[in-house]
Amino acid sequence: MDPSKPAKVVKDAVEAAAEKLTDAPATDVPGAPGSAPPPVEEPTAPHDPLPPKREQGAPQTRTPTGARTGAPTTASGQQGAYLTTANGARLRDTDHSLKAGPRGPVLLQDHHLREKITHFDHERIPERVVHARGAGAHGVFTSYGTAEALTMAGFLRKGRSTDVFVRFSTVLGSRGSADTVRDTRGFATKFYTDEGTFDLVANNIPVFFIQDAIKFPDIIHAGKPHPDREIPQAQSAHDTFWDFVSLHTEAQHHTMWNMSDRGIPRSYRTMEGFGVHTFRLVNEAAETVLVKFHWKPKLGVHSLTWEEAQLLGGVDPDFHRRDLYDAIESGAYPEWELGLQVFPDTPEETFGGIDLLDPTKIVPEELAPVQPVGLLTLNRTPTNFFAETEQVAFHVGHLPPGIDVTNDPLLQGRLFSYVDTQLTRLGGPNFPQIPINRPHAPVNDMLRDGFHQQAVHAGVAPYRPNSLDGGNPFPAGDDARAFVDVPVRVAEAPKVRANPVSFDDHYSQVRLFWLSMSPVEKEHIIRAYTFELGKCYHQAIRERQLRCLANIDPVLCAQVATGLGLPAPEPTVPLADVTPSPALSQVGREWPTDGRTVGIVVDPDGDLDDLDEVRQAVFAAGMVPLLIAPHGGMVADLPVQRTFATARSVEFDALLLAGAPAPAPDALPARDAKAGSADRSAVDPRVLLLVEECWRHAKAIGGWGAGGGVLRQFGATGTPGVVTGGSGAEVFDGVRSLMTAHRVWERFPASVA
Ligand code: HDE
Repeated sequence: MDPSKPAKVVKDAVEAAAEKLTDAPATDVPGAPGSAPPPVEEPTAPHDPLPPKREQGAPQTRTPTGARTGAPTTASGQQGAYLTTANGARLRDTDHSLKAGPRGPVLLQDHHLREKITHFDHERIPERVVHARGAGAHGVFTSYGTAEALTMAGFLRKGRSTDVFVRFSTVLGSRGSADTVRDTRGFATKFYTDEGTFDLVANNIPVFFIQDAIKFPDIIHAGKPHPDREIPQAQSAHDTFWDFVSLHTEAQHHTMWNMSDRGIPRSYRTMEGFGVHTFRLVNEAAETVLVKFHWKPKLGVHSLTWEEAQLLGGVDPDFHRRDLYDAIESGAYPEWELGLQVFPDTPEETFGGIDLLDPTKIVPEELAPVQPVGLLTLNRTPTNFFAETEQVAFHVGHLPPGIDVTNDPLLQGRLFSYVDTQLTRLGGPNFPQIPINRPHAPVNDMLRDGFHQQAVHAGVAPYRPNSLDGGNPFPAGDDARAFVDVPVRVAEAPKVRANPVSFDDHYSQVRLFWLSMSPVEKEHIIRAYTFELGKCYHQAIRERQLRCLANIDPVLCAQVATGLGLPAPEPTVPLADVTPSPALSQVGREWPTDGRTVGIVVDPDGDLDDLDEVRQAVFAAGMVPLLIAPHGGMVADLPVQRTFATARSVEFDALLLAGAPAPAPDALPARDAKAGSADRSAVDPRVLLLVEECWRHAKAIGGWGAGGGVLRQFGATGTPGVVTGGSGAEVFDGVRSLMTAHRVWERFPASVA
């Protein structure tokens, strides 16, 4: 056998694996690792690497200078059937060091041992200073062409499709922290446009804590764990955070968004994204407008309840990642519309009296509607987390011709930070050449050498002017679509460390946000402030934050003060007279339910007639059914995904009871504490716990046959959002329509208007 060519056995094995993929039942729930089910016995016949999973994508194979290579994306990973050294020499054994006899010492000459261990020793790189915890996906952005008149950016021409990579993140936590903590979320998008990469490095909150980048280390030092004990991880419920935001009151607006349901999103798929700063667009005629970027999720904006978020931190710390990957794998591709709020580019740089350079202010959508300009679809998961999600490097300065920055002092500081931080994180200046960062436009940059240089630059004259390389590279004129630094007039002014006076208003828009919330959202905000301040040790900090709340709203302040057992202070500034912005509320509309998860409790000894039909109906509705049974394996020829021991209500958006299973053999508090949470009864107590939690998290619940009986026993029948009926299909129909409102909001009585 010629070892350099794939033998027939290799080919057959790969084909068989691929075939298994194609044969995989379409109804399989997402998440299984590997592209083919593994055999029980260890495979020993050599064959090429298995193909990646169907939904997995990878960066296009481009040269470090942006040219297409034509190689398949899988060529960026491992190749061939045999184990090799990093230099490609085949190896016979990787399980034993080279020793002087079986009991002898290990020999220094063992190159393979040293290479393997040395590389392993250096596998970790510094995590991001902020936004360390993240998850990414590939996709495509298709332009509607509606921004053509505003910008010369080619990727916004009608019908243009541009490859993108998106990374979502939390801000405060370490790489291994939980997904569902109360925090701001990052939403960074890399558009690989043919005029250079455009990075829209956005958040799910439209305002920021600070107005000047020089304060960024301060807010982050305050939000990160305390430097002495390094606790608490990934959250703001601690003294240093509240100490800072109560003193540095421009942070109050962003903090209120964090305390609202926006701080605990249900999913990355149900988050808005905001570029925060105002940018400047310029068209071919050199006309300019000021804009704010918005991402609008097709599924609507939805959040977890605080209890769900806390439970998930333990039950499934990867909840948001898993949700993103599973949705893509199951074909429920997450989608967002990119939208623009457009403002005239006037010398004052204000709109409706709002300073567009102040990143602690929004412009309500009722004043400047968000105009859709294109659609983002995430349709491929990464093949390798480190290579793609970890090594991707965004930069607010990566702009194509047609998009320019403004003088927002926060944005100006970011323009410095995003290159600087990669020098440490990615080990040198050549990080743009890492595959996920490679542009899809020709690169001719005169940057040379440095650690990990991947390009093999030809020529002798990486300088300008030159004659030795024939003058190349040449400056691009307007005819060659060069980047446009808009020649904005800068007013003559003294050099100062100061803010414009308009930046001094720290409360009016916080009040606007509060007054725009529905009663149930206000309740959540009150609870969040009370919880977080209740976790602080020092009363002075609580009192100081209450003073800030007094300047926002007396009801909010009084309610939080009551919870803290403190008097509510009087305001120190007049309450702002503001018009609420209904667009800020998440409640009151209906949305698609694609990619949601429905738990179905099954009784293997009960009536299973409807089960397959209901499961198929859930799939047909674009959702993922998870069967929950007393034991693993199969029930009625259908695969069980959760047992009563492994299931927790927080994984599901809705619960269906297809039966009333009797207590399983492991329904013993000594084995599963959840089994001690309800009276022993005819039904497994963990099923009752599922019902109870779903009920108090305002989720739709349905039951038929004996399952309907469980709901009656629980006392849920007849309460809002509980559906019982004769058949599974009928009940699921009812539950599905309830899910369009995300939650059964009527179940939460509110004490505030
Ligand atoms: Fe960032 N930010 N940031 N930030 N930021 C980083 O860059 C920084 C700000 C945002 O998924 C870092 O590559 C400064 C606003 C996202 O890789 C760092 C200031 C917004 C991500 C950095 C801000 C963001 C980052 C850390 C104050 C919303 C994750 C690692 C002026 C519009 C990107 C890195 C990813 C990451 C600096 C403020 C969003 C240190 C100095 C405002 C989504 O460079």
